[in-house]
Amino acid sequence: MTVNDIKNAKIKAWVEECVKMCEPDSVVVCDGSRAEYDRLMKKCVDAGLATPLAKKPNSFLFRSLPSDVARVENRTFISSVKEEDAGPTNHWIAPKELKATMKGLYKGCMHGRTMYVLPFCMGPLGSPIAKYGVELTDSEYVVLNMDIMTRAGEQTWQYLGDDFIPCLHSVGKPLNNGEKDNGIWPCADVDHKYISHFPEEHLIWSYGSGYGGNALLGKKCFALRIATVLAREEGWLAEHMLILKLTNPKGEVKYITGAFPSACGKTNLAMLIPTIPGWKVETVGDDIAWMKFGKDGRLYAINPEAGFFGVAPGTSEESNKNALVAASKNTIFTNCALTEDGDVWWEGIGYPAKGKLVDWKGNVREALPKDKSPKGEEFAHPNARFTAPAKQCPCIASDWESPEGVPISAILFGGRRPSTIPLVHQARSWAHGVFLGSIVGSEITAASTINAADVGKIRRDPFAIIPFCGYNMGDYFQHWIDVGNNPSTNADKLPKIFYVNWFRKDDDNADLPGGFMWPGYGENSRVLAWVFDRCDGKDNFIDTPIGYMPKEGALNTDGLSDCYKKALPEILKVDREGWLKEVKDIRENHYPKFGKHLPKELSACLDDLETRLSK
Ligand code: GTP
Ligand code: SPV
Ligand code: MN
Repeated sequence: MTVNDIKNAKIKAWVEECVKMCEPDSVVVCDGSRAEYDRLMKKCVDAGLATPLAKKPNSFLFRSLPSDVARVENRTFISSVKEEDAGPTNHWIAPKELKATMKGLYKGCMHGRTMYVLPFCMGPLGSPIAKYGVELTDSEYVVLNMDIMTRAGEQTWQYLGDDFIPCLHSVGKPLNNGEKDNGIWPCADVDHKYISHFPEEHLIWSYGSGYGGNALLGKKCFALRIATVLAREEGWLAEHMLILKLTNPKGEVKYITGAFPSACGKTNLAMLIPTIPGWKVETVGDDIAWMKFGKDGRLYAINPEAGFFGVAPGTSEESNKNALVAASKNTIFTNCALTEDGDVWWEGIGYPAKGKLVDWKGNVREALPKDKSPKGEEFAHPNARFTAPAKQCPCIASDWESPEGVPISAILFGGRRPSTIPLVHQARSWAHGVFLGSIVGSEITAASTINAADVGKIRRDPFAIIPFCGYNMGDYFQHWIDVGNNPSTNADKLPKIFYVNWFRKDDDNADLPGGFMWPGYGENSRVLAWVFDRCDGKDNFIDTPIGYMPKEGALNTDGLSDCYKKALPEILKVDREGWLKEVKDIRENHYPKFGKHLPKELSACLDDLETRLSK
């Protein structure tokens, strides 16, 4: 099929306009077939950009440039007409100015390259919650990843209407005068990268990066930044959340979503293997949830994606076996190390590498005797990723593609907080839950910055969506309050809300691996079980100044290692002093940012928390 065969006149006109601006050598309308995938991958291998992996069927390794290893938040723009609508937490440039700048960059930017026209669907095809887009890109890597991450190609045309989301992408590296990539990842300088969203037009323009969320535009740009705007307009929720299916020993099922910032454990929680007998976790999604009210007044969630773009480092047989199996074939690896026998390796894979490794920068180095590397000298970049089809995950839920979604009983918020925040506490009400979401803080990780010096600093990341909200975060808080007041629902039907923290630290205790006071991973099932029972209204809690917490003996600790049993009282108590500091910081530094956009319900919760802590 060619551009001329595109039946939708609006899509065709937009493609033609972009072709005129970007001046690619050729244009290919993608069909999403296996043959096309193989052809594009071969092109990458021939150009020296991809390495086939002898040890994993139909799997390939890509290495990016050090300037293009993660999302670039300071180059990400919400270009609403009014600056106030982008709000205090987004970068804003007026649409006129940004478009003029970007048109200058787009002019002729695809010289020497092919423009791919990739129609795609976010969500199960035909689902009433699904949405459709078309990505134009000059990157084969992007097409290949989008093939795994979305339902793409031929199959989507019948659903594509005039309300499609146009997503324009270029790596920003024209090949003039017969120039070639010669094995070097194409992208533009940091100052020329623009990840831009025009919320009023529901339009995405991305330039200069080929990596992850900057370039696979169905993911963060569409399914979160533009979708948050659509969700507010249409009365639903687009969230940076995993979705899991939890079955208890009696065979009863509940679905739980969880919002943790980038590289804070969503993929791991979504695929965990419970350590407590009789419980089962299955995966519906690992990064994004779209939730809408069903006729029964409950919130139903779909996973808009079809694959996992997962953090590789730290993924081992022990921590996340299911992810390893999902990524054992038909997988794209990015910025992992390459072993002599043609496999990938990364820090935290669970065993030391042997012989020589090619590190993520392409340097050949002798492997270390340990499965660990000094900071800054990692063989795999800390934000190295695998792109794997979701259907290959051994614990994928049978209903993960249910068109109407799965009914949500609980929502978890969390982040990396070495102190203060306990292992788990529950909100007293929906508004209190919105308050908990609004105060989430976390250490910065390598997924959210290309500046290694920032990693580990704590920042507020309400709802884990600070980098992904397409409008004013104060209005976003209000939207959450409004969802709770939606006339089609009531308090009984709304999910219960919890705040969890797997990342409390005690660096002085040599018994604790990595200094973590909680073992995390499969052991998090102990907390999930408590949450499950809370949803059934079980008398397993105590009321504390910060909310409901497990009462003595309510958290299953059978078989938990002694060092964690010893640490448990500390991570299950209310640290009054720490919380009062938290209140002060929210009052003085966090909430004032939102000015008149901050819902009064949240200030009321803050006052209430302070009163309860001071009693
Ligand atoms: P994004 O894909 O960036 O949105 O990340 P994510 O939230 O899905 O994070 P992921 O599950 O990939 O985990 C990121 C890192 O955190 C990995 O290195 C994990 O090994 C580590 N991690 C995940 N869960 C836990 C946990 O319960 N405890 C500890 N200590 N580390 C964890
Ligand atoms: C994240 O950073 O939250 C990710 C990876 O899930 S990326 O797609 O690059 O945004
Ligand atoms: Mn994410």
